[in-house]
Amino acid sequence: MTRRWRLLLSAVAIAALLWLLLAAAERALALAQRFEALPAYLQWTLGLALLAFAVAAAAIGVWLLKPRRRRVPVPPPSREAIESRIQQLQATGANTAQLSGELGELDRRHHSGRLYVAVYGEVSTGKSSLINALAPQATRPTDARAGTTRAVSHHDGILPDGRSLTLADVPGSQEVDGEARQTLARDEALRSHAVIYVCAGDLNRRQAEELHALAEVGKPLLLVLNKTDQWTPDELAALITHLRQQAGDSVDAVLATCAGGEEHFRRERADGTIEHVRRARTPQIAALTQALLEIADTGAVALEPGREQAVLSQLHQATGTLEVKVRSEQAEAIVSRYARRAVVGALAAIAPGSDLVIQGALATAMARELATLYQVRLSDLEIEAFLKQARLTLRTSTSLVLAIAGNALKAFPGLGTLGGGMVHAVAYALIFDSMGKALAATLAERQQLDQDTAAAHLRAMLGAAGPGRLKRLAALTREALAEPRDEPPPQLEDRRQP
Ligand SMILES: Nc1nc2c(ncn2[C@@H]2O[C@H](COP(=O)(O)OP(=O)(O)O)[C@@H](O)[C@H]2O)c(=O)[nH]1
Ligand SMILES: [Mg+2]
Repeated sequence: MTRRWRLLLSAVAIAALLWLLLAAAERALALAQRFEALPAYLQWTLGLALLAFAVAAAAIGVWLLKPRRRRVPVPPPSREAIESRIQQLQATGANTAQLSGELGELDRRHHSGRLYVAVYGEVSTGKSSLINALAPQATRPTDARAGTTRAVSHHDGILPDGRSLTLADVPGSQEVDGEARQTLARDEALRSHAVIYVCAGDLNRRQAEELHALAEVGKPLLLVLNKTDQWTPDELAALITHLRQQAGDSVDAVLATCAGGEEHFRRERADGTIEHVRRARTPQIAALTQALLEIADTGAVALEPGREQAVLSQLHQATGTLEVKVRSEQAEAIVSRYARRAVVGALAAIAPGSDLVIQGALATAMARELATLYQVRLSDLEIEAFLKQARLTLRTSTSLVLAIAGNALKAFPGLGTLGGGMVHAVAYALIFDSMGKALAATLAERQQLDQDTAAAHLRAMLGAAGPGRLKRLAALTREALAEPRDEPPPQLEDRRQP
């Protein structure tokens, strides 16, 4: 398009705009004149309506443009909150030794006022030698912790300025392997004020990964190149540069040390004979000591809040995991108890061959207990709705349920001889087991009784006929029948159903 055409088009566009503006102005004037001509009461009504409209539009505009308030971050878990959760778990008989141990260790380190540094690295990079050089006072591991960190040893030392230091020797992935080591290594990093990663050359892929994982923990992190005696000064300079590139900004410093090993050399004696000497190399760790002094200057006290938060977050997670496990065990116990009662009720009151009927009173009581366990409020209506659904589901899957019950009986042939009601008894065990598990799963997932979720779980559970489950149901039935029956069988509800 030429310049002239463009000018012409712009001129036309401007003229059109002007014409539009003029038209709008004329219209506004006409409206104003008509407004003037209106009687006063109409002027007021219209004026107020227009004002209300303008205010509403402005309010909507402000609401749309207002910057959204950021979500308030979840407060970090407090020590007290975690302790009380652990106590509650303990009251249920759960094994909380590891959690309490961690909390105890948190306090112990807090009160010790020492600087805790965890030393990582692959086997044979010289971790132990480095720790010996840093803490020659520690003759043997001063590890007081039992249990989880058996593989991590702690060594007490003193920094040149007199401050005390504890070094944790964390085994490399070739020394202790697998997930257990990963957990153990990460937990020790969480418990520390600072972290040292030792290598003896370029980082291979696994080392680089571990270094970056340690950086995520967020503690001051030193990368130490040990065994510097093995390189010429030029090689050493190149190596350090390369390590700095590999580590990027995940480490606070890259340092070089020589921690030990033996040196061999020949020496001429006074009588002119040659002597072969082997002796332990004098460690050269000044750069590392200096870096640790600087970290210590920040002070164990200044680093302590970060350390505590790291341990507490980890404890918060571990406690949560145990809570979920304990609750699901408790749910299972509740469900088994009701399934047993349903078996007893079935034998007492249901004729063999009759329809399967859900024993409503029992099912309601089970739903209530599960709701209390999961701390979910359930209304009678919600329970009723669930039972109604369950009855419908059961109607369409009666033959499936009876077939599964029959198979369970085959797994325990002795039960079959107890009479024709047996298939029904096992069927009731299956029904209550399925309803209970469906409810528990729904309450755990949704924190409410979502009917669709519960129905889906129930259908899945009614059809789940693995050999383990069949055996368990048959055993449960047998136990239920063997129990002395001192309470009267539960009342069955009316057969007439909606
Ligand atoms: N040449 C040399 N050898 C070292 C140095 N540091 C440690 N070593 C040797 O390397 C081997 C492994 O050391 P060690 O401290 O047990 O390593 P760890 O497996 O990481 O604990 C030992 O034989 C040490 O004597 C060093 O700076 N130079
Ligand atoms: Mg070692």
